[in-house]
This record gives sequence, structure tokens and C-alpha cells, in this order.
Amino acid sequence: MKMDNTLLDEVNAQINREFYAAYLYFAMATYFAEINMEGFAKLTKNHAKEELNHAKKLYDYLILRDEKVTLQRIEAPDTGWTNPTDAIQAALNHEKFVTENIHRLYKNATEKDDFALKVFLSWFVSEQVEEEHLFQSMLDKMNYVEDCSCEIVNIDRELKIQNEYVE
Ligand code: OFO
Repeated sequence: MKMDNTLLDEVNAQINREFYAAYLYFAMATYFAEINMEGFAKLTKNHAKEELNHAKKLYDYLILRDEKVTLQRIEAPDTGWTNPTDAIQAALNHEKFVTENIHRLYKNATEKDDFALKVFLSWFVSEQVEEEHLFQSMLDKMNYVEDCSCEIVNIDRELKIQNEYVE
């Protein structure tokens, strides 16, 4: 079944957003590496790889539907975080933005009766719940300890252990 053109444009735009997300998390990994927060650097670098995988899933889906993949220019991410909490807040904000876009796409697939696309997108709907939870829970912990940098260092140490073997 051919995809409605508006839906096709939206899926292509989402592929671009996933590549942008990967770029954003690689930028965050660079920031954390520069300030020697190895755990946060590993977490965000691993997350960048997950975002590439999200882009690939959407890309493969369009190929499977015999639709045209249109790769678009990837914007440079805004950097300039002033501390680790600031960067993790930016990650959470970004995930909320992605959730809104996935929900809009899901709603539009429903309205256009594209049931196959809806089923495919349901994986992304669930994934966004996990992604928001990941950064929200981390941000909550960082806000509890506020300016106590020794506690942020402890969180970094835990993240380093948790993300050591993730590839
Ligand atoms: Fe972070 O979930 Fe894709 O974009």
C-alpha cells in the first residue's frame, strides 16, 4: 500500500530528527569528555548510537514500503552547556520534543488509516516513555544533590560502570 505523501514527508523528517538526536548526543559526549565526566560521556555516546539505530529503523521501514528515503541536512546542535545538569536538562527537553513529533505522526497515521505505519510507530511510542524516564530520573537525582559536585562525581562513577560494556 502506497503511503500518503504527507505521512511520507513526516517519516523522512523524523529520520532527520533521529540523525540530529545522534549528533546532539555525540556533542554532549564531547562536552562530558572535555570536563572529564567519563560516565556521562559513555552514557551519551551510547545514546547517540541508539539514535542512529532509530534513524535506521525508519529508513529500513520506508525501503520496506517501497517509498523514497530523502536524507536532509543535519543542523549543528546547540552546545554551550554550563554544567552537567544543564546538559541533561537539554537531553530531557529534546526527548520531550521527539515524543511530541512521534505522537503527531502516530495521530496522522491514524487519521489517514495507515494501520501498518501505526503498528510500526507503536515501538517508538513505547521507546519515548523509556527515553524520557531515563533523563528525567537522572535529572531528579542531579537536582537532589544540587551544587554538591562530589555527589555528581559519584553519579558519574555509577554511570561509568553501568555503561562500560554497552556497545
Ligand atoms: Fe531519543 O529517541 Fe530517538 O530521537
